[in-house]
Amino acid sequence: DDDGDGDVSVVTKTKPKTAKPPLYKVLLLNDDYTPMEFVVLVLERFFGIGHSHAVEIMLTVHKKGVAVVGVFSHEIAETKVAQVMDFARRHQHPLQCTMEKEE
Ligand code: TYC
Repeated sequence: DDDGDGDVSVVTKTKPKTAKPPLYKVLLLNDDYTPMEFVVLVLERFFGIGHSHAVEIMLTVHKKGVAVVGVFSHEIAETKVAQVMDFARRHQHPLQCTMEKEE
């Protein structure tokens, strides 16, 4: 306070912080049957990834077995997984998409 004695204190408050909600990685898994172009279409359609990057991610999954395709809130990640699994099922491809909590 400025109480007239010459020194002026400044009050700083720290806001009590609420914990941030956890994030979830959405993973695409390799298999031997899903066509490469179908995986690229999935990445473009459901994750908004541009064609060239989608091809790169697809090839990473093809070579390494799995790749993270995005990081989302629990609700958005669940929706992405459901959309991909439903789209793959409707086209009779065995493509698998899962989610896991980020560290
Ligand atoms: N391995 C598949 C093939 O050779 C291609 C593929 C890539 C499948 C990525 C799934 O998540 C995947 N046709």
